[in-house]
Formats: sequence, C-alpha cells, structure tokens
Amino acid sequence: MFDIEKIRSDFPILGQQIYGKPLVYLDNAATTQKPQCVIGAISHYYELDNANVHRGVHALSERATAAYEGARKIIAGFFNARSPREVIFTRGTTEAINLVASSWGGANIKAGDEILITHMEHHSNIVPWQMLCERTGAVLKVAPINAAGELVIEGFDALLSERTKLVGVVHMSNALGTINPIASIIGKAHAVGAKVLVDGAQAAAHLAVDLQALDVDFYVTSAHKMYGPTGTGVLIGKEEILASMPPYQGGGDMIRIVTFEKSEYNDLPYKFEAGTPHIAGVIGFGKAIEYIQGVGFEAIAAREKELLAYATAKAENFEGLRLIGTAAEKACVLSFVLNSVHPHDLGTIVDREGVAIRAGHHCAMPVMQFFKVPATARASFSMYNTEAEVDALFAALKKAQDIFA
Ligand code: 7TS
Repeated sequence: MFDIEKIRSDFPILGQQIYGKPLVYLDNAATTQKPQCVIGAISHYYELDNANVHRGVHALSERATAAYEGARKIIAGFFNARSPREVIFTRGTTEAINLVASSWGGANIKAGDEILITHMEHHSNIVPWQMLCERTGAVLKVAPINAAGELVIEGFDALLSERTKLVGVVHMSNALGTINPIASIIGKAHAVGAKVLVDGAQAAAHLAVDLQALDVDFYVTSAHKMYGPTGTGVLIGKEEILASMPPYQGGGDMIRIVTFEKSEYNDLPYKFEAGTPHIAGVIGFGKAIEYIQGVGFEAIAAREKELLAYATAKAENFEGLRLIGTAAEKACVLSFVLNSVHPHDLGTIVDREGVAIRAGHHCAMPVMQFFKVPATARASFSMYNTEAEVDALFAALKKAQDIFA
C-alpha cells in the first residue's frame, strides 16, 4: 500500500529546511520534485553512456539510443498509444501545442474555419491558436465556464459546429483544478468532424490516461510536472494524422535523403524530431513514468483525493478565504484569495514559514478576468504531500492574515 515515508524519502529535496523551517513544497502544478531514481538515471547517462543518438556506430551511441528509444516505448505503454511511432518528443507541452498549431494547423486550417477552446485554458493552449487564426483568417471560439470553474457543456455544444476544425481543451486546469469531461468532448467533436487536442500538462501525473480508449487525436504533456526533468515533453498523436502532417522544423535526424533540389523526410516519429534531442531528459522522463507506475494511479489518486478533501475543508472554514475553483470534478489544486492580503504578499509571507506556493495569474489570465481577481494564491499538491504540510500552510496563512489585520 501507500507508504508516505518511503515516498517522501525517494525525493531528496524534500528533506531540507527553508529559513530554518521544514520545506513544505506546495507548488507542484508549476513543477514537481524529482525522485532519486530520475536524478540517478540522468547522472548515469552522463557518467557512462553519453553519446548522440541514432548516428554513431560505437557502443556508447548504441547504449544512448537504446535508452532514448526505450523511454519512448515506456511512454507509449503508459499512455496506451497504438505504437511508439505516435510518441514525438518535444521540449514540453508548449512546444507540442505549437507543433500541432503550426504543422497540422498550417496544412488544414483556412479562413472561416473555427478553433474551439475553453475559457479555462493555459496561455499555451490559447496563444498558438490565436497566432494560427491571425495567419489564416480562422476564428477562435471560447466555450464558457461557470462560477464553480466548470466548463458549461451547453455553451460548448452551442459553439461546436461543422465549422469547428479543432477543439483544444485542457484535461485538468492548472488555475482551478477542474477536470474536464474529455471523453464526451472528444466524442462530440468527432461527430462534427473536428480534431481534438487535449492539454494534459496537469492531468498526466494524477489521472490514468488511455489514449486508445479516449480516441483523442493529439495529447500533450510535460515531463517536469510528472516527476521528470524540465525541457522534455511529448506530443502523442494518431499515426495517420501525424503521417499526413508536414515537418515542424527542418534539420538533422528528420530527413532520409537531402539534395539541394529536394529532401525526403524521415518516418515517424523522427520526422518531428529535428536536431539532437534532449537525450538525458527523455531518459529521465522514462524513469519518472516507471516511478509513477511503481506507485500506481490507484494509490496516487486515493492519496491525493484525501489530501485535497482535507485542505478544502480547512479552506472552507478559514475566515476571509475565497476559493477560486470549486468544480465537482477537480484534483490537487487549491486556488484562493484572502481578503485584505494580496496573493503576492501572501506568497512571500508563507515562504518565510518554509511553505512554497504560487501567486499570480498562473498563465491563465482569462480565468482571472472571469473571477474578477488580479491573481490567486495557489497551493498544488502531489502524492508526497501530507496533512501536516496542509496544516503548516494554513498556520502560515493565519500569520499573514494577522500581519495585515
Ligand atoms: N498547460 C497547462 C494546463 C499547464 O498547467 C502548463 C504549465 C502548460 C500547459 C505549459 O507547460 P510547459 O511545461 O510547456 O510550460 N503550468 C504552469 C503552472 O501552473 N505554473 O507554472 C507552469
């Protein structure tokens, strides 16, 4: 079963003190901490296997390639992709969305077409589509949310039509914690002939994702929010769609034959991986996935649910605190404002107590505009957090409130 002490001991960073207080790390939606096995896999690669992939005939290059391609297989299995050819490594979620907007969008979107997103998207699932619309004359439509921070399904349905060519939707909101009903959204989008991109940046560390069951066209996420390293992420797409798309970037590894007259592109997934990839990052990503698999989503989800319920109850009883995001289906995120204390002041004061939270617009300015707040404070939880840490957060919030009273 779930052994919290064992889990915590896997993460070396958690043992430290900040300003003489035990570190309470509650900024997991920004990035999670890394277990020793991930740090070790990255060190191992640099200490023993470092070489470029796919090109050398020597032993190190073969080892590096085997580890890199091994990670691709692990990730394909984790998300239940049809094949590792559907797994494209990117710098992260942001680059994966830009890849789709640029390559698929450039080839398939024309003036008058519509891209439908939601009001709760992260900027990285808004701006690339805006840029595409500016280039092509397509129109960006935004499905509404309600006061709980949930997608208004009737509003979404009303905007979905034969003109919709792509639906971009966040699986789990980073600013609100809301989990969207992506299976039904995908079904409805496909019924009008639209493709669907799901932004799984937040969801992938907390929920089991079965891409074949979902039948999603594009799923994107970042390793660093899943206990893996920064600078690595994936676009997982349906093979037939990826195969029909033009390359995103040109360069080494993405070609088969180059002449000055014309170049012939490589097969999937290499067609979309121009240049030397983040080899160490991908190897670390694979190890992080194995770590999650070792703990198991059942245990993770049960643990995180308990923690969120505990924190939510405390928040509801905290005088002057307004929760932003109270969806029936939500996970791991407690976004809030405290009357009389600006979120940034709050963040700074609780930091002095060793508590790391985030304050700001969380790259979701439209969410802030909807709730008419300039910013929120956000505590975001992970499997290694404890009830005692939630208590430390609320004790620190009380201190901040007293200072400003
Ligand atoms: N989509 C969502 C839902 C996110 O939460 C984030 C990052 C991104 C996309 C972009 O991911 P990246 O890895 O490419 O940067 N969210 C946050 C956050 O909530 N605080 O810092 C980054």
